[in-house]
Amino acid sequence: MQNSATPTHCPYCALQCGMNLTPAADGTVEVTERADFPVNRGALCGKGRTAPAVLSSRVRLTSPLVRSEGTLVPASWDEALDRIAEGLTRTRAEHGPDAVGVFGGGGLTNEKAYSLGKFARIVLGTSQIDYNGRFCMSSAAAAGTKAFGLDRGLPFPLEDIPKTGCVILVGSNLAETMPPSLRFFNELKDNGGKLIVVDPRRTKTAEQADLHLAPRPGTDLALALGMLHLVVAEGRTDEAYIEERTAGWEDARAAAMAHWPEYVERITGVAVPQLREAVRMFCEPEHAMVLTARGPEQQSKGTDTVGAWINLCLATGRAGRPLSGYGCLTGQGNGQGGREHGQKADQLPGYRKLTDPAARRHVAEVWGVDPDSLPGPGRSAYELLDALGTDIRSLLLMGSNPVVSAPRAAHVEERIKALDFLAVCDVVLSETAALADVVLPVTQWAEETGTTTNLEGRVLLRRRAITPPEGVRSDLEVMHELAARLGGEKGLEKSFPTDPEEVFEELRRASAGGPADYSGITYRRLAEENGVFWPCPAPDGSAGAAGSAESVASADAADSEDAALDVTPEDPARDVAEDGVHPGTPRLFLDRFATEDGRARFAPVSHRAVAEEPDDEYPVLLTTGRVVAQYQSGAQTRRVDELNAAAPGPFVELHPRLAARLGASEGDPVAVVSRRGRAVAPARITTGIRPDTVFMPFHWPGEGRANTLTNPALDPTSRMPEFKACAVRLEAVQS
Ligand SMILES: Nc1nc2c(c(=O)[nH]1)N[C@H]1C(S)=C(S)[C@@H](COP(=O)(O)OP(=O)(O)OC[C@H]3O[C@@H](n4cnc5c(=O)[nH]c(N)nc54)[C@H](O)[C@@H]3O)O[C@H]1N2
Ligand SMILES: Nc1nc2c(c(=O)[nH]1)N[C@H]1C(S)=C(S)[C@@H](COP(=O)(O)OP(=O)(O)OC[C@H]3O[C@@H](n4cnc5c(=O)[nH]c(N)nc54)[C@H](O)[C@@H]3O)O[C@H]1N2
Ligand code: SF4
Ligand SMILES: [Mo]
Repeated sequence: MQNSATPTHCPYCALQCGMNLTPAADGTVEVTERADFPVNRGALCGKGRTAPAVLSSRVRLTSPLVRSEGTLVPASWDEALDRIAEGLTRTRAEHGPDAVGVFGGGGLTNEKAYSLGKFARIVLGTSQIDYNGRFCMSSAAAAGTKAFGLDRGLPFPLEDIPKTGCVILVGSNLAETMPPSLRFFNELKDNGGKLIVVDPRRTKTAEQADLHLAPRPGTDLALALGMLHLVVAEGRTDEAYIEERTAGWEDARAAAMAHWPEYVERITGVAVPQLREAVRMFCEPEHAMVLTARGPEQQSKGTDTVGAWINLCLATGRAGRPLSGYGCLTGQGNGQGGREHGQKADQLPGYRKLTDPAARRHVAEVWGVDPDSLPGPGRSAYELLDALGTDIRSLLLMGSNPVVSAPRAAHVEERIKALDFLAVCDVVLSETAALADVVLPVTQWAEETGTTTNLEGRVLLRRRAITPPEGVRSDLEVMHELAARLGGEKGLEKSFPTDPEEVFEELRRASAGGPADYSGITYRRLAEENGVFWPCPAPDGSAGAAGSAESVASADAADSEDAALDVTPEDPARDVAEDGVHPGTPRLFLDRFATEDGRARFAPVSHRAVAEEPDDEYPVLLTTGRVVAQYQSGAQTRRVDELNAAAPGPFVELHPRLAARLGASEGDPVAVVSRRGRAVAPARITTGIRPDTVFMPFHWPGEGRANTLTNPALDPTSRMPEFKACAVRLEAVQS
């Protein structure tokens, strides 16, 4: 065991805060400040600070488990792996390769996500792979790709935020979901910039805002169109920019002009003067940004909604220019990298399309297989879960806990129980792992090396800091062992190295020439430079690039803009540029967008209602989200005493008027009933929420599970479910 401090990153959210880890004499691990990482400069939220608690064998899995006469019992690794190989082989023999499903996670490192996509396609031969990122930022990814030709969460580093003039933060509660990032917004205000927050609740983040707009859930599309209408009406468009750098303005303009401010007020509940004030604050400064998070994205029209916010940026000349732009605040630890390297149903590494013949040829060559042997695109996450037990008979799950986190969760739980065979790799016995036929205990974060890509598109090195406990193996070892068992005579295990750096070297080659090009990035560079922004092509094709390394923003462009932005000389990208090595691309689109003609595309979108409007039977809208002390399905954070003390269980946030109608006082149990089911949790009464809306966090299983209620209505493009709006009624419960 090493006993000095190892610089690494937090296991949880997409900020990927830097931290130092030091093993202590008593076997625990101490987190200390790592001030050299520019995103958090040493600051951590409570989750990051307490993350080592999940390393303890008190709460984690340290032995494989197999189901025997109905219960999970400890087993040897060989027995557990053999059982998985048997289960998957039987399904394949009886029902064909597409009857085997794979479900991944945006928390997995790039190496794992890459290997999982490859494993599904070349070992299992299945098209049925998707991952929880579909539930996360997929609508923003779809809209970003349509508009800019490329999806990278933020096209600029967070450090640009304090220097812009105004930020509209749409449906992000970053004071709770990414607390150290609040610093950038405080600095923005200190510099005289303005912060506008759009959220149906007066959140901790909204309390920081100069202007808080509180629309009805699911109406952000109308709000953005109303603002664009005013931009046009008040003559605030940037005609030269529209002419030079965009396409499709006429249709988008016409659609916006149909959304009169008074009409928008009726839909959103945001008063016209507030709308005007927002437009003024956004348009007056020279630079401005719009950042979206899950509020506007997790809607059955999330892609169009994000498109409408991008339209606002394009019409005012605020994209692809220094200190201006649209960005999505990606959520999971590797939410960005996890969507680039092939665990998504329609995708190959390097953010390539599975339907693109050239991409198939390139990746098949790296993998040493026939391009025609690669399956086509499969189902999206919810559709995959919905097909369990029918078309999909066996599932391999790595890095997600859908029993708690999937929409219409009681149904998803039923589908999971209907499987012939379920194998789960996890660090803890999650609610989903508890239903498995085989559970494999895997190494985590501090015990293994790997890369993640944070919300800025900054590729980072997470380093192994401690020795894992006896009995656990890494996800990469699991894939290696399963490939050996499932590959028969083919020796496929050789295609699944267990050394993360070896996997990364292959990922570099597979991504070379693709939109998310990592070919110029090495572990050595990541260690020395504190992260590298993609695209970062290998200049001489030394990573084995097939085809052209088509860069969306040249190193030169990034460099000259850095100079314009007065980036400090210690910016690592600048040092390496002198060696002819690509410096990486902190800022995208500065001279052209990544579309074929280099122009950004307006989205000709119009407002439409939420999939389930309130009615007499279900008169209230439910929206869902997060609290600061719990992470996601809570599988990890519900095992940390300090976090449980801070956030012990679910609640229903509601307005006093609604509470009075129900006869409920603070803390009384309240039943929330939707067409999918019923959940019960204590009332938390606050004037900080709209009276027509209730809010529940989704971190808990059981009676208070918010996802029992949510509506799996999918966005037609991104296939994102409508987590942020469904119709419910409230009932008093005798306590
Ligand atoms: N503490 C904590 N931090 C996390 C996570 C966690 O689970 N816990 N998860 C990580 C992940 S994966 C993600 S994706 C991010 C998510 O980060 P955020 O997007 O900040 O989190 P949410 O709470 O889901 O949603 C943000 C806000 O959207 C608002 N909202 C609800 N409906 C609407 C709507 O219709 N329109 C608008 N404009 N707003 C609406 C909610 O009131 C909420 O305050 O957080 C990351 N960080
Ligand atoms: N109602 C509602 N539902 C939501 C949302 C919402 O806002 N509202 N948000 C959605 C969003 S944005 C997201 S991202 C999802 C997230 O929800 P989930 O996909 O359930 O995410 P986690 O709870 O992070 O689950 C990750 C699991 O993987 C395990 N794990 C961690 N690291 C590793 C590893 O390295 N290897 C393996 N094999 N396992 C590991 C963890 O212990 C945990 O059990 O929830 C979605 N669900
Ligand atoms: S903000 Fe995110 S990355 Fe930073 S310490 Fe908290 S959970 Fe970890
Ligand atoms: Mo997420």
